[in-house]
Amino acid sequence: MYKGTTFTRFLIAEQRKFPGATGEFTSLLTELATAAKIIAHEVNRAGLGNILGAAGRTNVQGEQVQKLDEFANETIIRMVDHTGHLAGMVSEEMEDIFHIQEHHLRGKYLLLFDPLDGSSNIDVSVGVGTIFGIHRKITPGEDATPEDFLQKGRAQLCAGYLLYGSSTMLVYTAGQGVHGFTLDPNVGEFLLSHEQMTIMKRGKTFSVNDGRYFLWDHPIRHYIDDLRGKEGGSPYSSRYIGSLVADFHRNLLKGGIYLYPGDRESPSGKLRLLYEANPLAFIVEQAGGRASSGTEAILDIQPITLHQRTPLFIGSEEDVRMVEAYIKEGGKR
Ligand code: P6P
Repeated sequence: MYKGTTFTRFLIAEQRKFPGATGEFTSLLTELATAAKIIAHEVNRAGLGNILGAAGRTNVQGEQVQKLDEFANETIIRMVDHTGHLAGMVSEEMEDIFHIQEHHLRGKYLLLFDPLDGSSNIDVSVGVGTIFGIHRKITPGEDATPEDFLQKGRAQLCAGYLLYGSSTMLVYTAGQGVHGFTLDPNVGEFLLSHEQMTIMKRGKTFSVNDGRYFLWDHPIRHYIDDLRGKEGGSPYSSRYIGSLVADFHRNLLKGGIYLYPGDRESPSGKLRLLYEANPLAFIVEQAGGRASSGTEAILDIQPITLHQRTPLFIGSEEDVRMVEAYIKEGGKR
């Protein structure tokens, strides 16, 4: 497809590759894109409205909810809950499954999302993002059950993210490669800007909060020490924005690895499996990269609870396999 193709036209062309397609999927993603435009508008003017700062409550993870977190969560729900394509939703901002109301038609898809990841960065105008994954309902009956959501990441039909940065980008995969669209604010459309995105097999950048260095296990410390050139060799560059989607997106385009390891304080790390690690893992594998918990591929992890966390090592394949080797050898290197 040519640069400048609209997201909807691209979806329709992709849909034609699946003879049995009903158009439901295209319609759902189109509504999600509309939600993203609304969120982008608010994020980009956050300092002007009364929408900065904390909402005065904590989320299921005990984190301060920002007003924009709630706005993004409600916007996504409002845009897709009536479409008739969904049986239910899971969001970082909601403890339980969001069941589609009785008076709405229910569908065969499930939406899992982090409405605004990195939202604490908004007050300082740093890029933030929305992350989403879509599964097919697997249990009988119309209503969504926990079993429907606790599928392995490898079963996802689709995954994507929005990056509200210097430009607003939508990046997604439906298993046929990774494609990026840039929002043209004058037209109000996401236009194709990065078709068939692939990640370098090895990068020269690592993204990690090394303020936690002395909380890490020795293998992680040794790995980061070696990336810094402790044993000689040219060091990697350290780039850490503190916003997963922004760090991931840069590494997708330029190569590199993002790490959020488990540590003495948080053995399972910080990031959530269902709606942060799994969608980005689907994307990075489709782009030729790798995503691991340190001991297994993220997409092969059998989820147990909706909001469970996982250590996350994601990006260029050789870099991720390198840190897995350090972990496997127990830091003897
Ligand atoms: P830390 C933001 O809260 C987030 O979930 C990711 O977007 C980001 O990469 C990470 O946490 C930052 O965490 O502990 O480095 O502040």
